[in-house]
Amino acid sequence: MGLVIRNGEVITDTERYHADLYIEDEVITRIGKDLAVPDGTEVIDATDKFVFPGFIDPHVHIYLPFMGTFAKDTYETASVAALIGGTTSLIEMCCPSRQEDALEGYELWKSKAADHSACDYGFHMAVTRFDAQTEQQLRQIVDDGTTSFKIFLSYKNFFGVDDGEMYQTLKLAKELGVIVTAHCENAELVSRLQQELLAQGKTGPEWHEPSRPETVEAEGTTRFATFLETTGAAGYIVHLSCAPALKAAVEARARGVKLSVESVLPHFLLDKTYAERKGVEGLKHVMSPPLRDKSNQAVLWSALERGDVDTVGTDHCPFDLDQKRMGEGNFTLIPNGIPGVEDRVNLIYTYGVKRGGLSLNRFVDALSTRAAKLFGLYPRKGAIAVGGDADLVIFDPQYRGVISAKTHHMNNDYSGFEGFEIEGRPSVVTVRGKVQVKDGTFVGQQGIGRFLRREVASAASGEAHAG
Ligand code: DUC
Ligand code: ZN
Ligand code: ZN
Ligand code: ZN
Repeated sequence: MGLVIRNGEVITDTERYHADLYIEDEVITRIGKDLAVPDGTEVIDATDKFVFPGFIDPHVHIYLPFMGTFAKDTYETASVAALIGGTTSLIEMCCPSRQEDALEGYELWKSKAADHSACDYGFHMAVTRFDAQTEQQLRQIVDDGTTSFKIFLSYKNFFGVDDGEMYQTLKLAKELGVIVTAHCENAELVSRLQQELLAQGKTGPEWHEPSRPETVEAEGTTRFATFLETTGAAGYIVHLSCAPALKAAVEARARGVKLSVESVLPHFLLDKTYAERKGVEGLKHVMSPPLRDKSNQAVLWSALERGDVDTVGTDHCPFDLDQKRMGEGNFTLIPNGIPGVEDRVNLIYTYGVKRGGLSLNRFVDALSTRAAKLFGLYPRKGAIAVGGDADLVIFDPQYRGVISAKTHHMNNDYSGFEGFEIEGRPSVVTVRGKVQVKDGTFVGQQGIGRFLRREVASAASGEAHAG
């Protein structure tokens, strides 16, 4: 039996209009005014609400062995939190360490999600070592529909690749037409600065940022761009956090390097003074790249408005307070990460659209459409179009609330955004036409999420950045 969503205001990356949407067999089959529908059709009234395409979080960690522990979410918890927050597709970083076999890692990550996710999901395949066997395995993984790689220029000896391996990864990516996402920080500088700070007795979380200063990120960004330019591969910088790195990316793009930029939720709203707070408060706010000087926030917001920052992800990475305390007395041992998969849409809407200068169309573009295009999901995802998946967010702009760990659904005992007001939230969320969230509550089915076999996207197969 079909589903009709009546009288909402449809907002896509380029359009804004009032219409009904009719959904059958997981896809949108009709869009129009006052649609006639069969008796018995389920009706959702979206009067005075926005109807957005399901949001895509292109950067999350769910299963993650890292810094001697494991991130806390499972697909059951993370996907429900994502859906309540309006995110209907997740792209997780599949991150076996350098010591592990890539294909075994890939199968392991897939098994953590299969039949456990309430929303759709896919992976960026981390390349943490490059040799002949890994290369063969990467070809298989791309054939399986995982059409993007991830490299880390930091986290030496664990996830990190050296310049030779980066070069080989980019050559393979160019050949296969896949896009390479990259964590850009200079590993050598980070480890030298960490050791020096510790030797000076500077051990608290407030020293995390000085151990990975903006220059270190700008160097990684510049180097990645140079390697893209040399190989002709397409790249995507993850979690770009500061003005000097942005400048390096924008300059590279201006000379024709195929490069896209993501910034993540914490860097828009939190600054390094959060990590300077006393006790466990400081530990909560340690992630990499670190929270920066507040002056960077205005830079990121305006870059997002212009499209110099293409997408907003979360880098969702939930460690709990006990885990964060592993780094009490030595900031290099604090598990890096801030959870946020539930909060991205509401916070960017509130502080970007409602209280800032971000247009509704660009909001949809940055949180859904552009990721769909870059990662081979468009127009199945990221659009509201006949024939596309009925992943829809019916968003109530009248809702008022406050973010708190007491009410969130992530498997985590703190929120990095505790006390932040939100103006608006999803009231109904569908995944391929199934109502998973109603009145802001998960009412749907666990395990219906599907693995996203993705196309090779146009960005990777030649087309330069367009916006
Ligand atoms: N940064 C984080 O904060 N967490 C996970 C990995 C990363 O690069
Ligand atoms: Zn209206
Ligand atoms: Zn990273
Ligand atoms: Zn990450």
